[in-house]
Amino acid sequence: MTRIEIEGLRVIPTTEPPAEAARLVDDFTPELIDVGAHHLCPGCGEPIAMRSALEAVSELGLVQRTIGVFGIGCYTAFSNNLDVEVLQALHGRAPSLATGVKRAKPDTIVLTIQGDGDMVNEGLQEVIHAAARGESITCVMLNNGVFGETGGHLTATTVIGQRTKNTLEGRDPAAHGYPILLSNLLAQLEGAAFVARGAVNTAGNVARTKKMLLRALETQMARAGFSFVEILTMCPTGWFIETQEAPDYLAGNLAPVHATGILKDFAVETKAF
Ligand SMILES: Cc1ncc(C[n+]2csc(CCOP(=O)(O)OP(=O)(O)O)c2C)c(N)n1
Ligand code: SF4
Ligand SMILES: [Mg+2]
Repeated sequence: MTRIEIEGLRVIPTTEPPAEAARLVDDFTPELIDVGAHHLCPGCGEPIAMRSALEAVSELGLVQRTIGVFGIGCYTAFSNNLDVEVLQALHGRAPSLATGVKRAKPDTIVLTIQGDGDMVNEGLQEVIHAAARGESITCVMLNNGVFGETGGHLTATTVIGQRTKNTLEGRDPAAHGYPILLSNLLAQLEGAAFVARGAVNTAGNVARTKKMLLRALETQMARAGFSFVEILTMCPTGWFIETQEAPDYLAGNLAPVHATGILKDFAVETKAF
């Protein structure tokens, strides 16, 4: 297989099919993924985040109790690959649909997956009200700072200076305003019991994000209130950069503004669980 050298790093080119098939070292497909192949771009962070969420569901023994509610974005393609019941929400409405599912079937574990465009641009009031009501659901936001599926346009989370399809010179606060830091906003609400922001640009961050997802689901199991995990994900296509540059781009541009860490943990504050 042809490899290219980038400052000492050996990278498999993704611009053309490999001359020979890659060797399968082991099958690491999580229990809840039916079909491992997907159509998301090489280097996309969303499959990693999705995998982490599914692993958390499996590890807590919630496979038979979980219902997913998906927004609309690149990650929506996964709804056909999973061995989980998934309901498709209209843009931005997943927290409201999830509220209905949870109230109708209180013993289910309800997990929403939305992008930043879907959640913060198109349905911001939905998640704020669900958190304020203290709904016992877990909402996940995959934040890549762009409307990835429709071509990489600015969203409400795009950071200042970020180049997007409609901010070619970078986001300018005078013209485009300032980014909304959703986790920081939700953490202030009384009904929110757990709020954290992770990232999937390094192995360490993937591990920390998985712990956040576990904690969020435990919060729902304990019926302690609303739980929320924001995950910063790479979008090399929508950021108009090379695939291999995306993890560092995330660290250098998105993470300094949308800082990772646990913003609120009701269980720690009250010594519950
Ligand atoms: C009401 C409505 N407006 C716009 C669209 C087009 N649309 C589909 S996916 C999408 C982008 C979603 O972006 P985001 O939620 O950030 O997810 P990503 O693709 O980045 O993962 C848009 C605008 C739509 N389907 N419905
Ligand atoms: S456009 Fe971005 S978010 Fe969508 S699949 Fe490609 S890399 Fe992922
Ligand atoms: Mg997005």
